[in-house]
Amino acid sequence: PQTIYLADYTPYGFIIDDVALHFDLDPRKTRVKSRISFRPTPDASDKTFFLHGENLSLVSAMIDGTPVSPEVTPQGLTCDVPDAPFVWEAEVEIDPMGNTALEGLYMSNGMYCTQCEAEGFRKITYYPDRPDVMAVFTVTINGPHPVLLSNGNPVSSGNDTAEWRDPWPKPAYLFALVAGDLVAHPGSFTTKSGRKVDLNLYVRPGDEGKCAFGMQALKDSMKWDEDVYGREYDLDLFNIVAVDDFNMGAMENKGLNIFNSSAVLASPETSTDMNFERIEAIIAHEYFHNWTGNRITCRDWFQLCLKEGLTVYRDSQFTSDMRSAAVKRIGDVIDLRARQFPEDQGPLAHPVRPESFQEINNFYTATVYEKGAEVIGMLKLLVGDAAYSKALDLYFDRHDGQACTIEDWLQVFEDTTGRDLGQFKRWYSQAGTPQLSVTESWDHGTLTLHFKQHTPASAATADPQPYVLPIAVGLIGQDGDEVHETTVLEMTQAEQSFVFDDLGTRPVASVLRGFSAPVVLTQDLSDADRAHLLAHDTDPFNRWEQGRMLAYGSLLAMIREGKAPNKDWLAGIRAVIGDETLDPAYRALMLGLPSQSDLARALSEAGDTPDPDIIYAATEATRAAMADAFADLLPTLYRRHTVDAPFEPNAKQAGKRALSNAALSLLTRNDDGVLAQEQYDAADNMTQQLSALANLVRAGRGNKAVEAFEAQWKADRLVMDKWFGLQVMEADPEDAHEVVETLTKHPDFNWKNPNRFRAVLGAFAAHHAGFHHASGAGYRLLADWLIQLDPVNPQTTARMCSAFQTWKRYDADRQDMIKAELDRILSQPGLSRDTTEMLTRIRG
Ligand code: DPP
Ligand code: ZN
Repeated sequence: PQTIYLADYTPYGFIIDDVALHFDLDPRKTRVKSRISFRPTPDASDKTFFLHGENLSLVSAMIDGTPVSPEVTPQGLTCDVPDAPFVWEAEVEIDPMGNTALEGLYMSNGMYCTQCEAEGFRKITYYPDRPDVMAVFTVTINGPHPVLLSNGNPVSSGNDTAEWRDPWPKPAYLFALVAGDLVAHPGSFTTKSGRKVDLNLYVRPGDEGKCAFGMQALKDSMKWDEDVYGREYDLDLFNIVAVDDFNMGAMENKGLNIFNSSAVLASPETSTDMNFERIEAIIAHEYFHNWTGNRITCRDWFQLCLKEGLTVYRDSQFTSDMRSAAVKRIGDVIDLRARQFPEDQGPLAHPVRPESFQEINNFYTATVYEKGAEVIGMLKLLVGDAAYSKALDLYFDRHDGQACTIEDWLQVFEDTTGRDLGQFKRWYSQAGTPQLSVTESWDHGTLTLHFKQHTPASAATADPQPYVLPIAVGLIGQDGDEVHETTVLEMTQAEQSFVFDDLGTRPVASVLRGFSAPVVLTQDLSDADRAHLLAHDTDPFNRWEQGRMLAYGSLLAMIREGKAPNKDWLAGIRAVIGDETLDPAYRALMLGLPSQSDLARALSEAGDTPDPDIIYAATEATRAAMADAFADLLPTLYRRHTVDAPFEPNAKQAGKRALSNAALSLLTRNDDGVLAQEQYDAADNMTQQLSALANLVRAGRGNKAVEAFEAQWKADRLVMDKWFGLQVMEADPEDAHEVVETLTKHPDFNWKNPNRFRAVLGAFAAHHAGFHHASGAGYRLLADWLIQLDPVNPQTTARMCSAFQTWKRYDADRQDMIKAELDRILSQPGLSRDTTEMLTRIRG
């Protein structure tokens, strides 16, 4: 496959003034007519007229009304064109029903829908399918369906026909079309300047009852973007459509967002508190793209973080405002460590702005998205909130309607602050997680913090240079009071010291508050100092972090030396979870442990070879010790925080349920599942029902409930995804691969549906001890399924290959078995470009 380089970027040789598309829908033979006004870009260096096109049958092509015979290849076509404005017209035929890859125009449960990001539009018609080509679109759709939708505002509609016009110039990746037998859940929003916007959430008949929450989230997002970023919506209509077959979470097509139904449909009976929070965040994310992504888009796909890092950052601000900022931050850090750190520290490491790719779909990664958002958080911390706002205002003013680069983005910060961001830019160009270590010296009232940063070399970055690191630090006195409030140290050198004077007695340094930079921090703190911060730190993130560091210490000592759990850690956690002045959601987080794969990463970072069975056993023993140590407290925690009021998906109720269910999971270890069964029988919402079910299965008492749950929910796909996933997640490591095999034979295991595939195989890949079973059965099983899925859906297959990215952590036997599976997949004839690139990089 061909490698594409950022350095090779050249502007397109033509400007498009207008695009008219006409669709005659048919499941197997859809006809697409295009009429596109081109004119040569003045001074273009490359004047080749090239249009992308894949899997299209060209019926006819004309230039200025005269038939032409372009030269067609599997990637597109070239044609001789006049050196003056001209009109290109073409008709192509496509097969939506045969499109199982879910890119371009495809069918899902009888409805038509599209996914064009990144490069799906070329499967709809011939077009310069690159984000720097922006144009206004008019779309007419003919088809025997009650609902016919496209981007922008409706122009007209009649029997089985509709016309749409999107006045905002946009790249083709934001094109969307939907047709089908759908029902609308309507709403409306009046913008701050008084424009009334009609809102609709389109769903399949039967799903009407799952729309209210998503609609409210949309209105909240619209209001928030006005209040916080001054961004107003710019069309008369905003539509969201839910589809069951979708590769990603959702897509921000202009005025017509298309959502994986799992990312928008919600009801108390069928969705958990976590689902509600995720849906609210994704709706906000896609809505926020209207400005950060659509009005200002990316010049090329290397700039993906320009819209994704910023939009993730914006949606995290939104969630912090809607819910608890501390809980959101801790959740984001847990997620970053679970998904981005392994990527940044393994064979798939790439900069936030990659410099080359073979298949862009493989770069919709935690690095581009989540590390991209962290980089913006750091920038804001360095320049301050006021300067950040000013820079964003300038960004929107200066670049509205343009396709931009990271250079443009940084320039607005340089222009508004006068700062030189040359060194900061390394966050965009270098791969790898920086390792930051800090040691202290104390001398008569003066505390000096000595920092060292080091970023390991990777295939993507051979010789990483020091970063600009914002390090938020506070000091906690021996009596527990804060003696120095948060200050942001700006580290720019490989080694640097910072001094705090005029201190009476020696305080404990609370370093990297709020996780102010995405680094691995090594701090030379005693367990007693950590316990002191766990008890007294005023920074909620660091308070939690010290509990987590103590948990790591305890677990690693057990794994390496068979030691009993650390008593100081248990006592510290006990004090926090029993403190009724603290937010229950925060206390629930305190009852969490590092994941088994996080422990494997920590062991491997320290030069040890992780043994998944031992890690599993240590985690189980630690949870058992927690259940015993907190035995007297847990029943009270459980009862006090069980919500009796009618279910509401707000943060307050969700936090109480999170804490009572965290208590339940420990209680279940000592009561044979009696309480879990009671909760299961009484549950009137999915949060309570699913938590009870998980506990019953884990306790080995779940058979009846698993059957009852299936009988109750077999008609609901999204709930059945949970049913499939839960049985894998809660399986004993010894049986996990057999559980997966059994579930994949279930008549409802529709493996071509990405949600269902991920529910089973994705959950399995995340089951550390089950997937890494010493027999290699887990590796074989996943490889078999990747081989089966690849010809049908390369994108979902490639995404799941990352299950193997950590393979070099493990022992030689496991490595040999994984390597054999990687080679077996790679030797499949016709393997997709997506999967080939992923496995080649992983294999190294
Ligand atoms: N652009 C989408 C999103 O991240 C993903 N395709 O919202
Ligand atoms: Zn996005």
